[in-house]
Amino acid sequence: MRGLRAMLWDSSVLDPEEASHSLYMPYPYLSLFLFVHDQGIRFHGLSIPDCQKALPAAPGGKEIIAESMLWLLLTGQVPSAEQTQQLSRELAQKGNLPPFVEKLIDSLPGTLHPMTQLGIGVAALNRDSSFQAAYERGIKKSEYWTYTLDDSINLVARLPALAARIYRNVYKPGAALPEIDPNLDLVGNYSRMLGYGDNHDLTEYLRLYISIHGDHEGGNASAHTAHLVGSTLSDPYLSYAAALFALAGPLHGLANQEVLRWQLSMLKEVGEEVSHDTIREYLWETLKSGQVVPGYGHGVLRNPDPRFIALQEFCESKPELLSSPIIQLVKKTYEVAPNVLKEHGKTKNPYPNVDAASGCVLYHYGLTEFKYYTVIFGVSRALGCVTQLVWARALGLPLERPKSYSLEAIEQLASK
Ligand code: AMX
Repeated sequence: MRGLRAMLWDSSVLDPEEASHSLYMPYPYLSLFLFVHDQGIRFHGLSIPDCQKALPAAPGGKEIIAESMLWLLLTGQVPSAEQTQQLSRELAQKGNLPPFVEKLIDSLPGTLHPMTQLGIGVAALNRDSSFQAAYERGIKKSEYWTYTLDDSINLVARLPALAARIYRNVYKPGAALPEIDPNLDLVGNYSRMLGYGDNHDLTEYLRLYISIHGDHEGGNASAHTAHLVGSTLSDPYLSYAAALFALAGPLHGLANQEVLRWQLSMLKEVGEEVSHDTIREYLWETLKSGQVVPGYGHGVLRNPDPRFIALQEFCESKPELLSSPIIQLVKKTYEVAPNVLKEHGKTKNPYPNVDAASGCVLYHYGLTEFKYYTVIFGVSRALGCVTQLVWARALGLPLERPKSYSLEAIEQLASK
């Protein structure tokens, strides 16, 4: 269904070709770094660098924060610093989990994948859905959106406490979980609850990561799932829980976990002083064994993902990141992989997507539990999904129900 125009999704738009004006360079791999990369994804018309200039950061920080991105996605307007801080305070006030959800999460086995736990926790939050309660009372269709907004804000507010609890239970059992600090932004609190509050650089990286992963048009699997399930008038908790299980697939959000697993086994096999030729051989080994190269390719984009470029730029701004072996390896892989994938000849986009870079920075900073990485993506993707649930209810969008065909009918169509 690629290219099929079938959905309304107002908050962001992808353009497959927009970022295609690379500068001429004698060495093709170097030109990748000089793409006019400020395009390809726009949030209400703003590219990632536009957002980095216009959207308020956290006090003491430089990177975009989730609150300012959420405000932009929901309203189409750039918030002031005061409005952003007001939203931070509201989210902190609403951020605690109901005790039964804490108990539920604590009862899950540590061997259950963190994404499965996140989906279970988000679905359970629907006990307190104001949309569901209002629907049962009997409300007019024109009022649906207000209750959907209420649930959406509560969901975004509670995700850090839920995600941090899962991290603590699976990887640091017995460790204390700090209380939510009412004076911190959403991701500042998340980082603190994960145990990295003192690491300013990692907290800033998480702010950038969570803001730019927040929305990615409507047709990607997680956003589309939220929209489809929401169209049945399931509340935002149930709709987003469903979206999380789409995000948990290795061709979608789980790719960031897979990238790291793949890069680490490359590091183990070839060592830190690796040449371009050795990486080329490793890439061919992966392809010849019938696997995809994780972190490369995209359903829509046909150039390097602007989110990948933004994360690479974050690395370039910090010399200690550039000397990290895993970050070096990701960069070197990027210098080789597009040509190998072009020669392989299958993928329509031989360039990196966001997952090619996102995990290695977390790994460098000590957040090495890569099965957890998609949970961080899951904290982020809510921003876009709930925004569109609110607008779908405000605009009275209908139940989604495309037509399907039987195999026989398809054969008949093909024979005409
Ligand atoms: N390595 C090897 N082969 C690849 C490839 C890759 N990275 N990307 C695509 N291909 C292959 C496909 O498997 C397909 O082969 P087939 O004809 O034998 O089935 C062929 O190239 C054509 O695929 P496409 O039209 O270019 O891609 P798509 O729209 O069907 O799928 C995507 C897009 C992202 C699932 C795919 O590129 C992929 O599997 N990439 C690796 C996994 C990954 O990084 N996923 C994360 C995407 C971003 C995200 O959602 N977080």
